[in-house]
This record gives sequence, structure tokens and C-alpha cells, in this order.
Amino acid sequence: MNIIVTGFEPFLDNEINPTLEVLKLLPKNIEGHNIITVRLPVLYDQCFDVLKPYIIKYNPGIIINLGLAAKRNNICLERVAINMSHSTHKDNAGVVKIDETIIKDGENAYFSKLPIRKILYKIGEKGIPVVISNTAGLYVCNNIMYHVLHYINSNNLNIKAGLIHVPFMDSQVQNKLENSLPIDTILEAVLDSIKASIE
Ligand code: PCA
Repeated sequence: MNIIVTGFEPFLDNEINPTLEVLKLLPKNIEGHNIITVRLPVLYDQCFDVLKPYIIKYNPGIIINLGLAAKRNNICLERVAINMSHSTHKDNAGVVKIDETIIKDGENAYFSKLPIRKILYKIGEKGIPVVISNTAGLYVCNNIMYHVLHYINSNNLNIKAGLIHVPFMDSQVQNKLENSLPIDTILEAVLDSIKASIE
């Protein structure tokens, strides 16, 4: 089986995106399955265009999109993507979306196809802070999650897919009061998410 794991480029005032650091540290093979990593731009209108050719080429059984959720203090297993983009923040092309539907005539929302409860228990039993989150926000991470799930549903594909938000990594926060996790812990959570999705 092929497994696609994506990370996002730096955005706004986040000079480092820990999801790219995770991609660099992932092994090429997990339990006999190929890991394909894809770096995505923080662009509402192009991020899925970058990912789609990889889905077509590799026909993956699992797609895990990773995103940074600055200021959150847990690994967040996102439950749902909604058909809406809205943020006063610009994407990396300067685009701002206000109350904008992602796909005209698309479903209002899609639930994650990852086994999020199983992942929660697998990560949580190690004492790593992890929650199931009921909102992925309305910025570019929700956008990629919605696009992937819409594509899977529209094409009747059998792919376990969803988005996981991760906090800052320790080395990127100056102020120790800010929420962050060691990069090794974030990596371990991602590896466990992959393994739980394989099982
Ligand atoms: N996090 C942003 C977009 C890119 C990223 O890593 C988000 O949560 O929408």
C-alpha cells in the first residue's frame, strides 16, 4: 500500500512549519508500506491541485494531511471538514476569503475517514496530549481536508483520509509559556496515527 503524508509550507508569521520537519523525519517505509511525502503551499485555491496528481499516481490507501495549529496545546485529530473558507488572515498569495463556499454544490461537510478514536487511544496511552477536535478552523487546513474528502467521495475511492493539526514544536517558541511539544513527540504521534490507520 502507498500512504501519502502531507505538510504545509510556513505561513503568516510562522517562519517554520513543524509539519515539514515531520515530513523530513518520516521513514520511507512503515510496516512494509511506502510513505510518500508531499509539501503543500498555503494557498486556498491551489493546495489541492498540488496534491491531486500524487493521489492519481500513487493510488494511496491512506492520506494524512498535517497542519500547524498555532496556540493549540494538543495533537488535534480533526473530526470534520466543512464547505467554507473564512479568515481575516491572508494565505501565502495574499488571498483573503470571507464566508466563501469551497466547492459550489458540494456537501456541507465531510467527516474524517481516519480511525480517529483508535488513533486517540494509541497516542493518548503514551501520555502524549491528544484530542479529537470538532473544528479544523476555516483557513487552508480545513480547505485541503474538505477537498480531499470531496474527491474521495465523488470518485467512490476507498481511502482513509483526514487531517491532523499539530502544535508548535519546542524550538520555535521563545516564550516557554507558549504551548509547544518536542518535535520527537509530534513525530511519534504521526507515526502512531499512520500505524493505527494501517491496522
Ligand atoms: N496550518 C494552517 C494552514 C497551514 C498550516 O500548517 C491552518 O491550520 O489552516
